[in-house]
Amino acid sequence: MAETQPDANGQTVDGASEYFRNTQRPKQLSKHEALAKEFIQYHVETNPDRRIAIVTSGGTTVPLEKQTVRFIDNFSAGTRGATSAEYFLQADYAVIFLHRQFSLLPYSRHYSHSTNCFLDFMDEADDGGVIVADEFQAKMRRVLQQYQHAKKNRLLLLLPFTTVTEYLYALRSLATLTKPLGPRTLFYLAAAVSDFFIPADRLEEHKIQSRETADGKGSGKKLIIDLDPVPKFLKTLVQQWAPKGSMVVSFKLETDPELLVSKAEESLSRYQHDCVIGNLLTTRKWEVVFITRDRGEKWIRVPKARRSKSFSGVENMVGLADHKKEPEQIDLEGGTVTEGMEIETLIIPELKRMHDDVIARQERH
Ligand code: 9Z3
Repeated sequence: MAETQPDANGQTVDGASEYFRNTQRPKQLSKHEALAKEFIQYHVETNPDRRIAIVTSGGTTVPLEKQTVRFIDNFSAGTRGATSAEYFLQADYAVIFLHRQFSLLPYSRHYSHSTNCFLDFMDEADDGGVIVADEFQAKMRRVLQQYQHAKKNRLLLLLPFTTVTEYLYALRSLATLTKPLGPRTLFYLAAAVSDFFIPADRLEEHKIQSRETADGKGSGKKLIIDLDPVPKFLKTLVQQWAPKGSMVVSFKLETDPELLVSKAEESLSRYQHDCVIGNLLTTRKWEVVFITRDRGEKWIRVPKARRSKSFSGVENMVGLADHKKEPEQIDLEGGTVTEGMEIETLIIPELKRMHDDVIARQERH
């Protein structure tokens, strides 16, 4: 949807405000707000220099019924968000992890879901107990130490959402609650947020029937879904919700290499935030492009030899969206606990440097 649209009197109405006016406040929001408030307050009081990254992760659902049986979803497993959260923690940020319920979580992601089933890492011990198999000991110990450090120091807050409405309400609340941190807040918007939804006044109460019912609803053959555009909340986040001087990083996902850079540039100039990270569906674990006002277009790539083979991407598409053909090959060693190098190990330090500049600029003012 356009950010603003004319109402019946021809007046412009902010799309996001309109959305919240017409959409019921999620039940769990107050509980999540209380947890976030306590988390933020703890960090403000215990360490005045602490930075907090609000990392969003996973896909949002769009329910087709109020008593939801069916919904529209998307592909995101939350790998980018969960992995990035770990590297933010490593970079000394506290992290509020706003994630799709049951998507990947920092640390446990190494041992969850079907691709990394925790049972595959275990063995029966001779004494009748259960142990971690020898070959996985070193890595699991490292992951466990990092996890326990985050837990002990209250550095990670996990907040789940399911629907696009729950996501938008939570993001608005978090942005408002981080006000006391000012520029030390960093928004890292990696969640794959639906662009379309069904407004509450057009949503069926009960399960949509697959064959003709007494009231004539349910055609028997086709289900035609009429979706409205979700308001462009990024503009409202930047202009109204987020603390003054905070840093906002959004992601732009495309499938067509011809469009990626121009779409990411368009997003930055439209919303005037700090950085858009562009990625292609098929190469997203091996390359991303940073679009910023001062530094223009900057590609970050995992060196060929260190690209994870477990990702079913399309390797010969690497470089196709880069029209300047000036590949930035950063060859770093170490820093990863999974097979191959995780690109987030390059993304997060780069953002931290940018955040240093943002904070320094604010302090000079
Ligand atoms: C991304 O582009 C993320 O990097 C991915 C991560 C969703 C591709 P996975 O969960 O995937 O690791 O499998 N996120 C943002 C996508 C998005 O919805 N962006 C909006 C847009 O493109 C702007 S906020 O319009």
